[in-house]
Amino acid sequence: MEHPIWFNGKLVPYEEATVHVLSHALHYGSSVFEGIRCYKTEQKGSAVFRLREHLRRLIDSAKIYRMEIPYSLEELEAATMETIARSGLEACYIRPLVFRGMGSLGVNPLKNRVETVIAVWAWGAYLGAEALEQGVDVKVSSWNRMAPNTFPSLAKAGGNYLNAALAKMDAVLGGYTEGIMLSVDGFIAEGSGENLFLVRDGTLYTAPVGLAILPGITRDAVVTLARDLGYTVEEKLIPREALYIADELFFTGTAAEITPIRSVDHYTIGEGRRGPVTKALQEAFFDIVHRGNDPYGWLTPVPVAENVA
Ligand code: PPE
Repeated sequence: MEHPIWFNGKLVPYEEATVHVLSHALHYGSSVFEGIRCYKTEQKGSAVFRLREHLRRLIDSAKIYRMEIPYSLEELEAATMETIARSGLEACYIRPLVFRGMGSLGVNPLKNRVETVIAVWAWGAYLGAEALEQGVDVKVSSWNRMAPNTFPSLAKAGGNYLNAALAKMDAVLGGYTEGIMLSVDGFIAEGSGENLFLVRDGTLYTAPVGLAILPGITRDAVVTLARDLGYTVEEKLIPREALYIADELFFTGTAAEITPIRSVDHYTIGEGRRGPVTKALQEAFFDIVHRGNDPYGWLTPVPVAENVA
């Protein structure tokens, strides 16, 4: 895990990428971040999945919180590539983070320095090694997603994950792998770190972006893949009980990739294992990120270390 970290414009040794305890983000959650995967592909070597879309979302998240990142998208892209190349990792998880650092304390963050970090580490299957094939057991969380006009859900902000962590702890301590959160109106929203899809009679359903979900980049990829495989995909309000009578359910996310759900609240979903639609989508997705077949132009190859400035 101890690879050099890009910190405010340059790569520094892992141990040196530290912050002061009076940094604004520690006190008030004032950070935004991304999660991106670099895959070792058969045909293209190491390649990053949808790098531009992730960095664009980072810049959007920062803008929502009035943080000015002192680097352009192109500079962040180059910095990401440099951090990966210097890590020596063929496959990794990439964590860009922008946060309010030192300045005055007090809620007003406008005078606090905006700091930029890119870290990488090896990260395997997010919801357990068996999960991609066997599926996971989840519960509907007693915690809802935030109400509209409270915390902006289009921003992937550190503070949003206090809500996510409550749902995750609630699930894990109850013996489940993950929690599904409902919107304030009781409609299905998403997992603590994943979007959610439901399959019934061959049609896919997922929550609309207005329902306090993070607009997931894997979600977007799955919508595209599903439509190109001939499935209908609808974004609509889904009542809680639709979970229990679904043919298939699965999570999507950078870390979780496409993870089937085999039970919710002890209701068995479909046959209690990965269903055919989930499997077809996993195959299409892994064909891109593992084999490197890239008809959508979603992969950015990582230059080898010698070629990086
Ligand atoms: N919803 C939430 C709340 C979320 O955190 C993620 C990603 C998604 C949906 C899926 O978005 P996307 O990765 O763009 O498809 N969660 C990240 C953080 C996980 C963590 O534990 O940290 C991730 O998957 O990288």
